Amino acid sequence: MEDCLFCKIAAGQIPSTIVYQDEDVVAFKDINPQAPHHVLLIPRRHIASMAALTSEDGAILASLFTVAQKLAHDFKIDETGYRFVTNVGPDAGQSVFHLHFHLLGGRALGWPPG
Ligand code: IU
Repeated sequence: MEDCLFCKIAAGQIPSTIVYQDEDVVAFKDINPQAPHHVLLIPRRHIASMAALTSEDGAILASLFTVAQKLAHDFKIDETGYRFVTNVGPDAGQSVFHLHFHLLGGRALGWPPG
């Protein structure tokens, strides 16, 4: 999508610290980290949010979760715990309208979230 920041990051048109990429998924460090490990995982294909997913999107969701599991292992946060979340819409604070999951770990995370 032309004016989507995360599409541009996925295409390498805007710099980011990429920690993983394949033909379907890109993972990069959040510019405003909320935990010692804070990475965003996105599909290369533009999907506005979880609310726009359809039953056709099962494979990309499986890939996103599998990559998150691998990164959690690489960061060694699978030993202590981590969070994998997506914000949907204004009440959840979604600020970028390209589906992204936050992988957060490296500290104790409070619940309920703010
Ligand atoms: P949210 O769930 O839509 O609120 O998360 C958007 C995230 O994207 C947020 O944590 C920002 O810090 C992050 N981000 C980024 O990593 N790089 C950017 O250029 C921009 C936002 I704009």
